Amino acid sequence: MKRLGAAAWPELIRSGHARAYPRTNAASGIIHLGAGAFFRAHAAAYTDAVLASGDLRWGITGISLRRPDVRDALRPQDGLYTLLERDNTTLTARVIGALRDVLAAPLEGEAVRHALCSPSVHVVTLTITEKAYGLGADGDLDLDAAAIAHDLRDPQNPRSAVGWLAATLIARHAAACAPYAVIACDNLRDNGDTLRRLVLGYAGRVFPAQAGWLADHVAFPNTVVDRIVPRTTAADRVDAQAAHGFDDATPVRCEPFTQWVIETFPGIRPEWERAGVLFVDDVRPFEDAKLRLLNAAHTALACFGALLGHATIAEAAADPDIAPFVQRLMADELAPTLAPRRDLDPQAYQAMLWPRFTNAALGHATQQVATDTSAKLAQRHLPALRERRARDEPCRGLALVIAGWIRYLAGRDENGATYPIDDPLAGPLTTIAASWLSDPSGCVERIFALDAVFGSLRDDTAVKQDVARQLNAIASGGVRAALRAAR
Ligand code: CS2
Repeated sequence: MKRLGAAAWPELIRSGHARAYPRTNAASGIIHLGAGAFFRAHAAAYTDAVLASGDLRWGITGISLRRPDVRDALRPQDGLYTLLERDNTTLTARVIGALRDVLAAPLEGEAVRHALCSPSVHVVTLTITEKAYGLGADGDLDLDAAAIAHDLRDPQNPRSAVGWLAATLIARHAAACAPYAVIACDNLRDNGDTLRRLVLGYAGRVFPAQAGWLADHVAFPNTVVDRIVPRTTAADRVDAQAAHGFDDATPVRCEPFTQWVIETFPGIRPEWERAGVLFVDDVRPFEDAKLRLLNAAHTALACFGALLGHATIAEAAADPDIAPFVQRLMADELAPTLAPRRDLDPQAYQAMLWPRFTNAALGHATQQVATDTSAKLAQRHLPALRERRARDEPCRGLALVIAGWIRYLAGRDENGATYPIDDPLAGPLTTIAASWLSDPSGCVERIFALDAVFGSLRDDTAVKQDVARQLNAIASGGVRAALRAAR
């Protein structure tokens, strides 16, 4: 079986498994930080369509900030990989040609610097996950985050995304080369504004003379990204091979649905609108719907699903106790916090979500979605919780989600099966969560005292009481009983 690679490209075009364009002629116009599966199913797929429309300025160089595994899988394939879109009835396979190369920053720092400083690069996109921004609970740079602390000491050899952006934007300025636009594509509120604040906060400390220039000249548009992309499995490799006949060591699996909304920004950029990207003046309504409905529901399905022994989101979304609870949570506590808007109806949005959640062909693991929840709550649940509290509106469902997450952190499901907790705060969180059964109220008190998670809510007695009540309900009657009582 021949390995996927540049030599296969003409044949893939002929067989209809790749878009027809001369990919080796593409310039590297985009750098992407965080070359994981989500980016390969999302921004790279949109960019592939732009390249195929004839604009060859927009080849992508991917950069992995931490590990070399994506590079090591993709380099032997000349950056090619198969995108498998699946739902309960269809499977389509397309090889994406937009990715020219992947660099591993810890091993190839000079090549990364060179790429980020190249004048042909006009856009830097990022999917580095919520926890890698170095965002503190107060919304500013967390000076103690390991990579940020390192970069503050050694700003010329950065490890963090913020450090790389600041160092190379300033190097471009010194070389009289126009800056690139920075496009954050992670599920953070105001992701562009947030990244801008972090980069400026960092630059103000290490490059104070140039921070003002940076503030005035670099665009950080806000964006909303949406596509469900589970982890690749061995079955995907088999399916890719069956579709086009080549061995692909690293295919990506995703749902058919995809959305990318980007705030309009000045400067040279790919015409992604040709591929269906929406450019708007204000992404906020899209962002609120995405984070507060899709992502908040996802986290609830993940934690309760894992606790009730469901391996996948589709199974959790079909559970007779989880499904009605999550649907009520969306309808009663989350959707009412969205600003009314003519072109975005919360009910219609919510109705579209359920078929996506129940797409069993995706095999989206509850444990995958439950990772890093300590960094996700502040983006997904806490804004609605704060707003409802300020208006004195009930928050029982949101409180049960937090209680469910605390129970999840105990690392043992309701059937007694154990699982690891994958979270940047796993150490302190699992220590505290160990007392969920013996001392639920004390456990809630101690979790809220971690202000890295709850920020200003740490002293909100009413919220803590609500969460403690729900954790007590779980401790006395189990997860199912608590879900039934809350719906
Ligand atoms: C998920 C998201 O893993 C998670 O936390 O909620 O990655 C989700 O699949 C995407 O945001 C969908 O666009």
